[in-house]
Amino acid sequence: MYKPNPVPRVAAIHDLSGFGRSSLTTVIPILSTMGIQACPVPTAILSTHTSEFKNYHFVDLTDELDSFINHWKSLAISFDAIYSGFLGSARQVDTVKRFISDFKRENQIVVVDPVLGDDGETYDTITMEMVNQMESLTAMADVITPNATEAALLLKESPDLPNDAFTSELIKDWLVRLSKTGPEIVIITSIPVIGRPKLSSVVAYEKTSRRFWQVQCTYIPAYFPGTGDIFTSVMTGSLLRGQSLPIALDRSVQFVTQAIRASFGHDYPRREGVLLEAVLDNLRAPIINTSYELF
Ligand code: PXL
Repeated sequence: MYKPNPVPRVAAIHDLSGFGRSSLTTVIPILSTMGIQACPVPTAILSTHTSEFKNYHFVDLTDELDSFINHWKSLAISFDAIYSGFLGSARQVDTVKRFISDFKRENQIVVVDPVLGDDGETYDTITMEMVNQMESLTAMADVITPNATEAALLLKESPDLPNDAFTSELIKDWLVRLSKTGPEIVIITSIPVIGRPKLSSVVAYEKTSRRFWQVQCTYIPAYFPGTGDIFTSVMTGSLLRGQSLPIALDRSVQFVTQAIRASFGHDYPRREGVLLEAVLDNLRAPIINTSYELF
């Protein structure tokens, strides 16, 4: 008989970057604060993340993951969600696909954040082979959360389109095309809003109901690495807690905005990421204002 976990449990397949607040150092505290157990599957260990740090030490764990996963299989661990992010190598995509097949069960959400790049460029360690491989992983997901650059890379579109290219027709076309590859829910973050340089938007498409959603937020002119990981972690936590897609979008956008606002006024290197610890408790507050719209 299927026995639910007393606390929802997530297999979190991401790298562990020791300094800089990205991937597992954001995923674990966010899920824990939301009352969810995060079980890390570390894809790589790095001294820092790869954005604006040089000479970082990178330990690729591709060869270790099979033994790691086999042990979990022998324990018959059951996960309410499988959530993957930054991967250390193209071959690792196959490992994650196997993980999803091995641990698949009813009443489970598979979230794939196709971490590939931002601002029109791929991250330091991302190769074109990884971009192509990532496409086949997104096909196994229920929910994917690319930013605008990653959505373009997955669709073989130009990743550095000018802001005025992002018409609602183009955005809807990208959402629907991405959903045709498999996922029920496609979310694209960091979309420019034409004619409103102070705004940015997050859009989503639900395949079964064919509904498009949008949440707009103030664009703050500072790039903090790790905000994508924070967004998708709150999204995963909210969906696991049974919230509707538009409320989960609102919650995630609001939390990232709070984290950026709490950080922006302080003078410190942006590459250290947002001051997550200063705002983490906000995740326990009820959501009061919503601003989502049908799109
Ligand atoms: O935040 C995405 C991310 C995750 N992991 C590593 C990264 C980045 C972005 O730069 O370098 C190692």
